[in-house]
Amino acid sequence: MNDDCLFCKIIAGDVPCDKVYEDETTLAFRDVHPMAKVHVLVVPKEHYANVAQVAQSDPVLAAHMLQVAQRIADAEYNGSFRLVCNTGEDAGQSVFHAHMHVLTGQRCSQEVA
Ligand code: D5M
Repeated sequence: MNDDCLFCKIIAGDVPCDKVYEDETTLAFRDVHPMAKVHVLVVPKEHYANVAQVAQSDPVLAAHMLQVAQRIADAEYNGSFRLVCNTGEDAGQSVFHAHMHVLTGQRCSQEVA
């Protein structure tokens, strides 16, 4: 838990979210600024600055996040989805707790996150 981290506060239940999935190691909730019909963020409960750090420190967790993304796309649409992982400020990352943007629903491939 990082006291200054928004997503750590969401995971702790101190900030509300529109939760779509939770298990022992991950939480998934709807993005407040949706860029597609379905726009869900998959985050690890443990604090990492970005997904590359998850992959380096805990590759099983990184793979699990991808499995959760698939599960969300299956539940919310037809199983197809676009995955965006902004990694670093210059790439557009604004929240420095690892997260995957799962975008799905009609025409999601033409939109950006
Ligand atoms: O994406 C960070 C994303 O986090 C961005 O699309 C907005 C979203 N966001 C910010 N605050 C919240 C809350 N409170 N709930 C849900 N979603 C939120 P990045 O890749 O870092 O630019």
